[in-house]
Amino acid sequence: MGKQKKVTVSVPINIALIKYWGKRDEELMLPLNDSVSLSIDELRATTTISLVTDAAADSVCINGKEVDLGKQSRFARCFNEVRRLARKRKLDDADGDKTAPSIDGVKFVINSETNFPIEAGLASSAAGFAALAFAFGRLFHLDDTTVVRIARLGSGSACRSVLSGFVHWRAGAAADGSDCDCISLASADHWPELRAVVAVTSGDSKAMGSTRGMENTVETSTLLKHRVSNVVPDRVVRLRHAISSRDFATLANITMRDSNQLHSVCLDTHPPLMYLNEASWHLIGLVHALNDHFGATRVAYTFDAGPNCCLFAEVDFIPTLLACLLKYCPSSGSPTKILEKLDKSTAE
Ligand code: 2P0
Repeated sequence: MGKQKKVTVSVPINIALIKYWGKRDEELMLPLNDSVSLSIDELRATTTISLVTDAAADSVCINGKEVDLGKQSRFARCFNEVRRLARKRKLDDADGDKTAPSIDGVKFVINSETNFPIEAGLASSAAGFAALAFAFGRLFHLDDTTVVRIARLGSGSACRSVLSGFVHWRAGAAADGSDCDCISLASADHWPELRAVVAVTSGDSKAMGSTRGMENTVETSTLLKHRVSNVVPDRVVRLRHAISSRDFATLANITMRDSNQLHSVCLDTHPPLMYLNEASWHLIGLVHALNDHFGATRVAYTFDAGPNCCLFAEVDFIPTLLACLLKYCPSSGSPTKILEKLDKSTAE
């Protein structure tokens, strides 16, 4: 066995309340619009990177399955950047980072495990690449800005998982990406009553991955242009205010509308991208029926590029929400039927 140095880190997924969908630069992985997310601590990727001197090539294993690195250029993008930075550091060694490991002859052996289904629209690549970047950061003593950039090179939304709590990923406008960054808006304990419930409606892989899907949207959707210029900037301002003032109803309504607009631009893509399934629509109907029933916005849904649902509610509403999910899901009833069935005994 050759000389080894290794590090293990665990990083949560993040769920976007205002969605990223579309790039302004595919090489540098720069988004077209700002997005805002919340990290979900219980859903995590745990990643170990070993630096080994006796391996023939880099390797990545996710949930026990070997990744074909020839088909996944995003890993090479991260690896190349880490190697470039490590070599540069050795060259610039006047101030001497003697603790950083040498990169010559070293291969990366990576093992990652997630505690949730991957490729099903639960931001698995976000947690995975954030964990990868974080582990490289620990091994090579990289600063936070560099770790955020390496995570982004792997998967755009991953850069939001490098920070915890509520995170604002700012698209910036500079061609070199120098003003594209992530900032923390609030830590998770800023809003201790806020809870997320993930409803898995399918563990299947999605038919069209996010990267390809958003490329098609950028090429063909006119609604996306309207969203980027006229909708997202105002939503970000209002959402930031709702977060700082812990205004659940405003956060919930912006989140649901933004999820719906994401899926609208997906349908406006040619050919259309359909990520939601019947169970997703059933959940959407249930949430609106619940909010109508209570005469206040007590729960919100959001969907990424897949049919699985992330629900948000404050802690006092969680027992009611769980009781309703158990009673009405899965169900063959239409959302209208849910409304009729939503009797007082369940909903109180
Ligand atoms: C988001 N999604 O903001 C949005 C909402 C999915 C729907 O970011 O091409 O896997 O690697 O940058 O990050 C999923 O896109 O795509 C995503 P790439 P990524 O969370």
